[in-house]
Amino acid sequence: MKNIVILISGRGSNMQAIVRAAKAEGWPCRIAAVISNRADAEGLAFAAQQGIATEVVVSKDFPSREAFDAQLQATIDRFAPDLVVLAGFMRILTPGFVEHYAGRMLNIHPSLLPSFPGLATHRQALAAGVKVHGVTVHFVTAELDHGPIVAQATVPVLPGDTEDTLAGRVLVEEHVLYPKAVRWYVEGRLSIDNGVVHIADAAQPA
Ligand code: NHR
Ligand code: GAR
Repeated sequence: MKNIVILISGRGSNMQAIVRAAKAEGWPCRIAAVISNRADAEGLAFAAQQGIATEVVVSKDFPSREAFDAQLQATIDRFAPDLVVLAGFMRILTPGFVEHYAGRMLNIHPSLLPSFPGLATHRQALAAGVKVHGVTVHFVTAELDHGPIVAQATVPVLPGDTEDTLAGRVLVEEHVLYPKAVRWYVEGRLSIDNGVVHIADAAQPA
């Protein structure tokens, strides 16, 4: 049974999609905790309703990123995670923190990486005039939004799109892609070779 800790900063719709899929599909894992860096994150209520432990480590209360990350790491590690899942988590993490979870921390980023790292990805996509946009699940490394890519999904950019319409179209794909990628991790199917992720075939039932 693998333990998963999910980090959120807000709505938590990706976290909800993972929790629901894990339950509905009977994954061999336990969502051990949902942790937010903001006390007002809407996703915390859903997690609590599901009987999942919730914790808040308020980033703005700490004097430095290192001090916040140290407290966050101590809080996460109480749940002995095999995997840490960033799901709309909005704080850049320090290299020491990232190293501690090397190979066992995933993020979902709302663009087709390596295009449009950072924030306001839908605005960046509209400004660049790309005709295809999408979402990427990747392992987290110290370099922001540059870790090994696990999975991607695309959406068209349509005439008249705004940041909101485009974000909504991408979000539908996020809720399919992230549970799929996390499930692969839980099933032990992901490996990283020279920065490239390989996905092993599913084990055949005996
Ligand atoms: N940390 C590392 N080291 N590497 C990554 O790949 C990370 C990461 C932390 C978060 C998610 C990421 C995204 O998918 C993520 C990936 C926040 C910012 C940001 O600029 C950028 C990228 C991501 C998350 N945050 C501001 C900061 O100063 C705060 C913004 C806010 O609070 O609204 O930390 O896009
Ligand atoms: C999602 O679109 C996610 O990809 C994005 O924020 C949204 C969070 O929604 N993440 C980032 O932009 C990370 N910087 P959610 O809280 O409902 O899952």
